[in-house]
Amino acid sequence: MYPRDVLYESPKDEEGVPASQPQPEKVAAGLPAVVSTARYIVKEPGVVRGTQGLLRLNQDGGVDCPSCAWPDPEKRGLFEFCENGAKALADETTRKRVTPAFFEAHSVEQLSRRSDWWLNNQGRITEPMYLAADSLHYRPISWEGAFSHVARVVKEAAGPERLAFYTSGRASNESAFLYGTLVRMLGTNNLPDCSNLCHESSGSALGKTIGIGKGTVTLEDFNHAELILVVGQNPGTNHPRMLTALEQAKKSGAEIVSINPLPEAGLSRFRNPQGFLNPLHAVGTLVGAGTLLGDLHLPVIIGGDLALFKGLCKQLIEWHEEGRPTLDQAFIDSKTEGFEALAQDLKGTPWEDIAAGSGIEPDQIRDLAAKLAGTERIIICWAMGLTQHTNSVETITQLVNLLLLRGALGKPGAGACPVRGHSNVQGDRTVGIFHKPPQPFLDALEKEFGFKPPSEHGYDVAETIEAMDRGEVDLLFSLGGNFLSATPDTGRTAAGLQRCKLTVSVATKLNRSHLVSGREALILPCLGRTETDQQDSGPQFVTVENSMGKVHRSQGTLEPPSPQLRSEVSIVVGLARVLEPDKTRDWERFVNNYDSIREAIEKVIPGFEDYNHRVRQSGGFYLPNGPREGRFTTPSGKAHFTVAPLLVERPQPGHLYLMTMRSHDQFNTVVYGYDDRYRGIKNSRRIVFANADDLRELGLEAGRQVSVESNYQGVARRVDGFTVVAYPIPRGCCAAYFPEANPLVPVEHRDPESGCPASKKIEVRLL
Ligand SMILES: Nc1nc2c(c(=O)[nH]1)N[C@H]1C(S)=C(S)[C@@H](COP(=O)(O)OP(=O)(O)OC[C@H]3O[C@@H](n4cnc5c(=O)[nH]c(N)nc54)[C@H](O)[C@@H]3O)O[C@H]1N2
Ligand SMILES: Nc1nc2c(c(=O)[nH]1)N[C@H]1C(S)=C(S)[C@@H](COP(=O)(O)OP(=O)(O)OC[C@H]3O[C@@H](n4cnc5c(=O)[nH]c(N)nc54)[C@H](O)[C@@H]3O)O[C@H]1N2
Ligand SMILES: [Mo]
Repeated sequence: MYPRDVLYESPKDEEGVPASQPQPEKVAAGLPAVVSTARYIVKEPGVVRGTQGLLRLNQDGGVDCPSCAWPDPEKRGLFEFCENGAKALADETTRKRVTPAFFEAHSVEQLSRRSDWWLNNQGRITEPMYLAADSLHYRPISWEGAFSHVARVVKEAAGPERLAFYTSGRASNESAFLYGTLVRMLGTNNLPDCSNLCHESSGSALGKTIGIGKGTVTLEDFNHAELILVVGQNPGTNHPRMLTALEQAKKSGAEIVSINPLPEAGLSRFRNPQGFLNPLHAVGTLVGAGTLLGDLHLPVIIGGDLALFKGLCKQLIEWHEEGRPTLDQAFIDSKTEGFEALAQDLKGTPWEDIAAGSGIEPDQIRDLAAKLAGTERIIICWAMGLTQHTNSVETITQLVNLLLLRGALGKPGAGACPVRGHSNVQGDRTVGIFHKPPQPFLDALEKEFGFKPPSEHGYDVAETIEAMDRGEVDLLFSLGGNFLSATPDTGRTAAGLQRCKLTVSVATKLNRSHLVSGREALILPCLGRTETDQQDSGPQFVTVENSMGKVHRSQGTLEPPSPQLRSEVSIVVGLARVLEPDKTRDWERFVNNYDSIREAIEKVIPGFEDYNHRVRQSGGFYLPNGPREGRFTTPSGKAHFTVAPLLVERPQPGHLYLMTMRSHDQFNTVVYGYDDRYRGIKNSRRIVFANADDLRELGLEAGRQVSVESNYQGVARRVDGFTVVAYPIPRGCCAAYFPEANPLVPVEHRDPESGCPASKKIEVRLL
């Protein structure tokens, strides 16, 4: 029976009538967003359950939206959610169910032949399920039975380094803290997490330059900014509520610049759908011309940002040397180090290299430099377009250089704003989900829990895949997420997963990682955020940290889809009971009342003083952030300028650089549908966006079916059945959706410092 004949890729588009010539939208949101929201709500949870859910979404004391980590405003509206937040809510609160009868009717081999969309669309998993080594069907199992399988594999493992524990960024502070603690009690720091695929590069770059691996701005800063750069980010789709903040900033006089190979819809015009509650604005906000958000769009080539940032810094320094006040000299003198080396490096960097490396003409770079020179109220926002390259950490250090030259840190309306993805990915790291934990954290953990945590670094995601591939991992346990489809090198990851003895997935919905599994597999179904979490002391809330470092509550009130579901905290405690070597420790108190987990967090992690009290106050509380307060928390107390090499790279003849990105109809690996409304794509996800001139040169007409092939160090990787469309993207560049394109991304192709896979720049051929 084993290994099973399962497909590791989504086999096809469910409906598949590909569009050949996309008609991108010029205005984001508006009426289509309202219609789309209503459609999902009616189809999945229904009007009653859906409306109950929506009215609590992002409200104070309500449910933290599971779709992204963008913060909530102080003053909340009646509708404090966006179209994609509503889709995420509809997806979780659906009335559909995946029961034991479903698994009886479908083998894992059959299920793997269905698309990712279909798998997710079957509904919420209702009971713990077990896939035995000699079986093709998952069968129901009791919770105690499930935990004892995990205990057996842990006990039989030759050492704790053969165990790996993944976390997806939806886990709450409470569950993540207990989980990380338990894993360390087992003797390992093998805690790969989705951050390794996401903002790890931002954390690495900010940590070493300014002393904290997080952003420095608050939402309020957007009201005081005069210039906002949005780099490598598509907020119209992935952080739609950010458009409201940009709209307000714009109304207060800020200029907004988009740096992106694509002209993304949200960064041009925006109709705020929330305005439709106001009778004076209703019609205009739904169908009017919308607010013009973007003042300037610089279509950098893929990976061209480092060159662009260098060009901007070079220009500011050149002007300064000509006697113009383009640098904040007082700030540079008192708060930073390394300026001389940077100035030297930039002097030696020719403008031709900057233009060739960025794809942007020096004149345009100068225009933006002039805007930067005119104000120190500068916010730079960024996301995956910057973090998923082989030189992402270096790129982000150059962005920091720019802020430092202008003294644009630790002041109102200024700072660094890495826009986080998963709603609690930042909080999970804060409470200890880290394969390289700092020693003071481990010491505090030892003091609180009375055990010696391992200090040897564990595996991140890419290292976990490599270890699985070598047959050195017995157990992969996942607290949420979709390890197979979210990670690079899908074929290799699939092979690695199948080498594990046991893979365990704490999940709400079915996904491909449940089908391409270890020899044995478990699905442990958990409560979603929107649902009541009833424990002995009463209903519980959990806490999360948003993208700007504010910790707040989230509490669901909907009835869970099945009485068998357990909260993530309860699952971790259930595991601890069977796994933990020291049986005397009282884990029950943690599950009975989550206040007791927060008490432990407060003792171990600085900044959580009086946690239980402060988090009950309206809006929650900010964690300490030195740079925000003007104090750089590096060992020297100064911020660092960084010199980084500029590589002028071009794809080989006949090749293109491919970036992988999200459509408007997905949340990471969860496919809601086959349209990408803003980019004008209908009915398909197997699309390659390319420049019309490149297509002509390659002899490919739009609409043609192609295979896409990457070739890394002699190993070819290929995906088939993609349709090419002509699109406004710089020459030499192309784009496809993730996870469909993930088989092309070699796991070794990653940033050496952050370990983040370079899934935004893969050299490919269209065949
Ligand atoms: N609805 C919805 N919301 C989400 C998610 C979702 O899947 N769906 N995912 C969540 C998560 S986990 C995350 S991390 C965020 C992701 O949010 P984003 O980072 O906005 O997501 P991507 O689709 O990866 O978009 C990357 C953007 O970078 C651009 N880009 C690609 N390469 C380069 C480059 O080399 N330079 C520059 N300057 N730009 C480049 C692309 O054109 C695209 O606009 O969204 C979060 N929110
Ligand atoms: N090529 C390429 N690859 C990428 C990216 C890219 O841009 N390009 N982006 C990367 C990024 S930024 C990220 S963050 C990762 C995302 O990687 P992951 O976080 O691993 O993936 P998700 O798709 O968010 O996980 C979806 C699954 O989570 C489960 N789930 C949903 N809600 C809950 C819950 O409340 N609790 C629990 N326990 N489970 C739940 C459901 O079963 C669902 O199927 O992907 C990365 N992969
Ligand atoms: Mo992410």
